[in-house]
Amino acid sequence: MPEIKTRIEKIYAQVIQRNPGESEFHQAVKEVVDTLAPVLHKHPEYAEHKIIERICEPERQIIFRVPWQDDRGEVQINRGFRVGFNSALGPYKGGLRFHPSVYLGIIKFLGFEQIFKNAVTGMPIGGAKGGADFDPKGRSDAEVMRFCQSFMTELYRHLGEFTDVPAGDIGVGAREIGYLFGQYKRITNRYESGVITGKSPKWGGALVRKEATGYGAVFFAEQMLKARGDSLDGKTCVVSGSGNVAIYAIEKLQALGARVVACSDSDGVIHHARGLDLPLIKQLKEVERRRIRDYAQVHRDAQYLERGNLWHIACQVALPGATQNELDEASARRLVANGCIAVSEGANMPTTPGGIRVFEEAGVAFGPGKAANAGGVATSALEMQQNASRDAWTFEYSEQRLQEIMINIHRTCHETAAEFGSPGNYIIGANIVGFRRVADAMLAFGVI
Ligand code: NDP
Ligand code: 2IT
Repeated sequence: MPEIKTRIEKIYAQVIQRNPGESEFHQAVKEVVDTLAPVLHKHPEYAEHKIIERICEPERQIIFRVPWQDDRGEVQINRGFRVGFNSALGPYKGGLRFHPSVYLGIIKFLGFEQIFKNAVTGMPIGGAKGGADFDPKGRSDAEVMRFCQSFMTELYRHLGEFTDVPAGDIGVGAREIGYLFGQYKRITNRYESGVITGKSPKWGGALVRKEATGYGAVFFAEQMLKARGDSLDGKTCVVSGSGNVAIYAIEKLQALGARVVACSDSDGVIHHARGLDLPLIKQLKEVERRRIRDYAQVHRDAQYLERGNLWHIACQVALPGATQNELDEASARRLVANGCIAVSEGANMPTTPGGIRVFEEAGVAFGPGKAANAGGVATSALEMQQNASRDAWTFEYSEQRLQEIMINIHRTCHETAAEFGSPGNYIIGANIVGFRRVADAMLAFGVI
C-alpha cells in the first residue's frame, strides 16, 4: 500500500498548509488519517471521491464578537466560535467550551474528533464544536449570564434542532446551558427543547446526561478489562480533573468496587490513599466552585501537591478527565512502570502521540476518547430523542441505555480492529468504525 500511504501523507501535508498554526487540529487529523490506509485499500471509492480530503475541511466555521459588561460596568470583548464540521449523519452536534485557551485550532480539533465519535455511537448526529475564549472562573453568576446572553444573541441564527445542537464541555455546565437556552427561547419565540442538550431535568433535560460521560468512560474501561478476563473490582485508580467528567467517573469507579486515590484541577493534585471522599468533591466543585486544594483542609490525611503530576501516583487504571495533551510520554512511562494496565480517555485527546506509543508498546488496554467518552454525546442524542417525543425516561432506564451503547461501542471497535489486522487496538477500531459510517453517507449524497 505504499501509494496509499503517500496519498495520505499528501492529504496531511495539505491540512498543515491550509490551517497554519493550529497544532491541536493537526494532531487530531494525523491521529485519524494515519490509521486509514487499510480502509482506502479495501474501499478505493473513498479515495476516488476524495472523502478524507472533504472530511478534513469543515463544512462551515463561524467566528463572532461577544461583547458584554462585567459587574463594574466595564466592557469586555471575547471571541466566539462554532465549527460545523460534518453533517453527513445528522445535525451538527457537539459541545461548547468556555476557556481562556480557546482559539480556532482547539475548536477544530474538537469538532474533527466529534465527527468520528458521534459516528461511533451509531446515532444520527453530525460533528461540531464551539465555544469562546471566555474564562468563567471568578466571574459572578450575573457576569456569566450576560456573557451567555451575548454569545447566544449571535449564535442562535446558526442553530436549530435539525441544524445544529450544542451542549456543554469545559466551562459549560447546567448553569451556562440554562442561560444559553433562556436567551435562545427569548429571541426565537420558540420553546425548542431539542436545540441544546445537557439541560436541567427540571426543564427538558435528560436524566443521566450529567453523569453520562464519566459513567460511560468507566463502562468502557470495564469492557476493556472484561475482554482480558479482568474487572475494575478492587483496582486502584487515578482520575485527572475534578469537573463534570471526573466527578462522575469517580462515582462509577467507586460503585464498581475500585478505589480512586487521586484527582486534580489546573492548580494541583489531591492524593488520598484511603480513597477519595466524593461527596466532599461535589460540594467543593459543583456547589461552591472552589479549588481542589481545599479538600486537604477537611481531610488532613490527604496530600495536596501544588502543580503536582497526577500520573506519578501508582495505579492500575488511569482515567484522564481534564484536557488535551495532559498525559505525555514521560508520564505514560511512569504509569506503566507503576503497574498501570488500562487507560480510558474521559477527556478529548488527553494523551500525546508519544504517550499513546508507550501504552501500545507496553500492551496497556487503551480506550481513545472517540470511543471511551462517547457516552456523553450518545446520551445527548437520547435527550434529543426524549425531547422529540415529549417524553422523559427514568434514571434506571437511561443508565441501562447508556451501558448498552458503551458495550456496543466497545464491541464494534474491538471487532473492527481485529478485522483490519490490529486486534486489541481501539484507536484503529474507533477511527475506522467512525470513518466508514461517515464516508458511506457522504458517498450516497454525491459531491456536496
Ligand atoms: P469541566 O469544566 O467540568 O472540568 C474540567 C476539569 O479539567 C477541571 O477540573 C479543570 O480544572 C481541568 N482542566 C481544564 N482545562 C485544564 C488545563 N488546561 N489544564 C489543567 N486542567 C484543566 O469540564 P468537563 O469535565 O466537562 O470536561 C473535561 C474533559 O472531558 C474535556 O477534555 C472535555 O472536552 C471532555 N469531554 C466532556 C464531555 C462532557 O459531556 N462534558 C463529553 C466528552 C468529553 P480547573 O477548574 O482548574 O480549570
Ligand atoms: O466532547 C463531547 O463529546 C462533548 N463535550 C459532549 C457533546 C454533546 O453534544 O453532548
